[in-house]
Amino acid sequence: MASSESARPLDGALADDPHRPIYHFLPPANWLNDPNGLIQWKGQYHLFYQYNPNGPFHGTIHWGHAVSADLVHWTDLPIALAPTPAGPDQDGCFSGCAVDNDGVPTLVYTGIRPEVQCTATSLDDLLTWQKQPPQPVIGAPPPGLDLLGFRDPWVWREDGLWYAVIGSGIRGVGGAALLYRSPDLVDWAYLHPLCVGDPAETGTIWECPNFFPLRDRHLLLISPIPLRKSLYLVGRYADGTFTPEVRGPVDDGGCFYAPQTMLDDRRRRLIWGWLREDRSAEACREAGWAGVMSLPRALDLRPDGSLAIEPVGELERLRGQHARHADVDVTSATPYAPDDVRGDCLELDAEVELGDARAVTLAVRCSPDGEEQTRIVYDRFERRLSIDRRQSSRDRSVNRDARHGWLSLGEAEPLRLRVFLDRSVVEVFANGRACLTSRIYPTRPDSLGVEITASGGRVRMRSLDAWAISSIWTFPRDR
Ligand code: DQQ
Repeated sequence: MASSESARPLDGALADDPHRPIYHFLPPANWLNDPNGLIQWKGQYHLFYQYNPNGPFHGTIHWGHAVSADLVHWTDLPIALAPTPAGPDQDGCFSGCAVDNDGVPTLVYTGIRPEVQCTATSLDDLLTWQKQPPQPVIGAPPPGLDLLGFRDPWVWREDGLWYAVIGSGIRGVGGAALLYRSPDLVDWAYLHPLCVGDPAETGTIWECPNFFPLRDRHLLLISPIPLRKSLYLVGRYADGTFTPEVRGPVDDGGCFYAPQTMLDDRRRRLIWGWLREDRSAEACREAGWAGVMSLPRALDLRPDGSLAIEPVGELERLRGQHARHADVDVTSATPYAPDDVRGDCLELDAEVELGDARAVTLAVRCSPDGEEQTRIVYDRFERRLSIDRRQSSRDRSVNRDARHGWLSLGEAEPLRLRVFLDRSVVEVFANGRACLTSRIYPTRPDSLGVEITASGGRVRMRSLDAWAISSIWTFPRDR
């Protein structure tokens, strides 16, 4: 099943693409979507991903595979799963997870048309995978339910048994996560829905459910159709029933979807999401690639039961040349644009006291005349954090709307923004509790500036730290 396809050398045109990220994981070419099968094995982090080796579009879905010792530098390995002609996954190996079955690494994933659940095991430390009979292991959805989907198994061990939730939706009722149990990952019994949502709030089909304990609660992550963003539900799990208490968005930037999590050997709950393109299918075909993996983030629960999300500390290893500015007052008439903070591959860390201002803006990828710029805006009255992409590109064919999330700061709490710029990727983390990830496609080579400004008063920029970030790829073929 191994193929040399994903090891195909990157051609020069791709390497010179000004939109292609250099420190986010992506395959050498072609299409990537959901993260799959996240697992740590013999100390290495394994990241599988939905992959089309035949072009930069969704189709002929395989599982790509990459490995990392440090969560930062990745080696792309041969394809892990390919559709088997005449098999239950002949039309695509859709999303799923990886588990350690008493020393046997096992993938559980979806074959399509019709949607069924399949498994594969590896005898060589996750490099090649064998699809063992019986195939599929779950050949049909539970009888008696009128379902809109049946995919993306998420499996865990509990009290000596295996449990799975499968993403679904019950027609006329709402998105659903269906609960199964098995003694051996082969014989599966359907139990009941773990959770069913209200379609007005959480959509009609739940894709890519993840279910796991976090502190003294359980967390269900869902990627609902048609919301195009992922949500978390925090609640209590007892007797096979999950009762949600708190709900929120995982990321409000509009480009982060179908995340998957894993628990690592430091007991961290790590999460990656698919950063989809926000440009046309034609633009992707021309580029030769589409889709990027988010940076790894760590999840925690805040005292109020909401989700805390921070980029992992390992990313600090990527920091290069550093510039620091501190204690500057900023108004709309006196914006601050330091000459030594420029670039399209940067980490920024800004702490701002809001003073008497209504809003503060951190603008990135600014051309000298301001024609192109992407504005990260916090409005304290609206309690709204936005990525305003309306001027992010002169290219009118790319999506340039504004995306918004909510952030309530305490009375004297400064705004803390951590921003990761990687060419067409902007990941924003605010005060450890709001994330906005978007894609931007500036056209001007001089759109590299950074500026802080305020409106409706004066803010105090306590500090602005900026680091240049270089490529994670060791070999020239990978940049
Ligand atoms: N992507 C996969 C599905 C999943 C969807 C197909 C979510 O398994 O439901 O590539 O992006």
